Amino acid sequence: MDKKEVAAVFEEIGALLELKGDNPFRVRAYYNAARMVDGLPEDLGTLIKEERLTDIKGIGKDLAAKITELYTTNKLGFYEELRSSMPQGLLEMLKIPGFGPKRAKVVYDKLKVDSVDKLEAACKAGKIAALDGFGEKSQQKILEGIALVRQFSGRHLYDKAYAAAQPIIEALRSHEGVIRCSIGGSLRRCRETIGDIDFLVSAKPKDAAAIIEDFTERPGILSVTAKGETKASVVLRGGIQADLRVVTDDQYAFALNYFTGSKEHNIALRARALKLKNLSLNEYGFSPAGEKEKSAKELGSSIKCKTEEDFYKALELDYVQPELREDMGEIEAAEEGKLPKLVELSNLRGTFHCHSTWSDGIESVEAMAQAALDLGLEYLGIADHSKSEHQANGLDEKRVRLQAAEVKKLNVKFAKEGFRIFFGTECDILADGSLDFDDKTLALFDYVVASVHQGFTMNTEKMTKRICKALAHPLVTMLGHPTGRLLLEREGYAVNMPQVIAAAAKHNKIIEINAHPYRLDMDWRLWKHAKELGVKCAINPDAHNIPDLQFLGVGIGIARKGWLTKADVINCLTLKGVEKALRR
Ligand code: DGT
Ligand code: CA
Ligand code: CA
Ligand code: ZN
Repeated sequence: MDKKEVAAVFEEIGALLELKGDNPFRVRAYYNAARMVDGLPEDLGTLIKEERLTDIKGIGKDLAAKITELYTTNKLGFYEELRSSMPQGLLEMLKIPGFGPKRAKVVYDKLKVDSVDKLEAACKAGKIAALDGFGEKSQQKILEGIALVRQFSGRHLYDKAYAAAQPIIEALRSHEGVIRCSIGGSLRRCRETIGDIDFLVSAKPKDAAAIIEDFTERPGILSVTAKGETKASVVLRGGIQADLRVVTDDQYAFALNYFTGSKEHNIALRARALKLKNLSLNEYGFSPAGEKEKSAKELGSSIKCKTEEDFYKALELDYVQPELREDMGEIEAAEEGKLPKLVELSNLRGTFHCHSTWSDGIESVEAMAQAALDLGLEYLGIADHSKSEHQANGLDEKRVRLQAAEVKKLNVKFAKEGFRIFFGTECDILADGSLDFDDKTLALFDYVVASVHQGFTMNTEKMTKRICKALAHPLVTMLGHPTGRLLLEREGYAVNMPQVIAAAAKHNKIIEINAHPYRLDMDWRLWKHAKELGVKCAINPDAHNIPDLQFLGVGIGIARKGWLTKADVINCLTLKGVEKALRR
């Protein structure tokens, strides 16, 4: 089990205890443990081995023992007993957005509702609205939430799928029968959510069986759903499904292209092969049109391609990066030699939107900055919450000044390393589009990230006006998570993004790609247009702890999906370049 999985179990324990009506302090201790473990900058195994778990804030002997048990045995007796003492359906109910343990407890105690289906029925019968503290509106919200859960079930956040895929692709790579292997599908294309993980391997036919065998017998596999001579499907811990295909090395380039998709991109390529070469195309190769589908599999491809580069060349196209394969103009651009040179992780020199213990982060400004420096970055922007964010411990004007002094002092030290902390704020955009600080306070910051955190329910017109007004403010630098969506959890608020993008272009404001895997907002589909209008992008991890800085990698994937180049992303500027860009 890794620390994310351990954290998820502790989070669930917190919820289960809350459902049981346990002591709130005990409940909070588990939630806190989950947050601390999730944000550990160190390897959990090392901490356990060196018996240093109790050094973590809020983790005593008892919690340390539980973490150790879970990490070392993959099991936790306490958790399993707790789980089996509760109706399974109650836990399912907690997946409904905005429906936490407190509300679940009420409907369970009052109405004996212990499953999503029963909850839905109770809503439809008007029984939930009649409960104390609920009402018509929350009943409606719950019904919408149930619909969302059903719609999203079976999909996973990018980072979860990525993490699950890494040990498997490493194992495949080191398998002696494997000639080449790759991840394919939506994960290779860096989609924001992943249905299942696709693995592709090339091998001699005699080795296929052993490869399939190893794949299906890996530790951490919950069940094997299909197993044949050249393919298998499994369910991984965490409920993610994974497919493996084994092909010969001659077929590899074609199969890799096919199983990377997208389906729409494949269909467009197939049409091109037919039109341009009178060839049909499938996962095994090209074959003369009109022949049976099987012929490429049996006779070999009529044009040999060792790599995907060869394959695109055969279709008279420049190589198309996997992130672009969505049939959104990439084939036309590849034909005309107009594909962009996409931004890469190594181009990033810093980032802007991170939190510290001054608001709701778990590390000090200094620790965050040191971690960024250790990653090889030249600058880090700290943008803690503004005063309206009480829940997130937002800063008032007085604390802003104290934080400014701290940053100034730290910068004396970091300057010796050629590193700088930029002093920013994630300032709330209030309901009327004004900002949470007055101009005098805003002027204290090196830059201002303006974000909507409250009042999500206004109509599109109002919300668009609200955000555009904030973008017109001369002291705003960039727009944070423009739609407020939480992937697989809640849709963004209603907002006219083309208008917001136009306003950003007009007022020369940056738009963020919030790289937190829950957000990935602004959506990749909108960037090509934004870039054409000259809007610059900031890739921001919205980090609340040190490991979160790694989200920059996910953000790069999204930027690449949005056709962005080094020139479009301001974090590719050097420290000097950013200092100049932020001067105002
Ligand atoms: P996902 O898993 O829903 O996140 O999305 P993908 O793109 O990974 O889809 P998946 O796993 O069903 O299939 C992997 C790739 O295989 C897909 O991107 C394209 C290819 N593929 C699957 N089914 C079809 C099909 O019916 N026609 C074509 N042309 N390609 C397909
Ligand atoms: Ca897939
Ligand atoms: Ca699949
Ligand atoms: Zn925010």
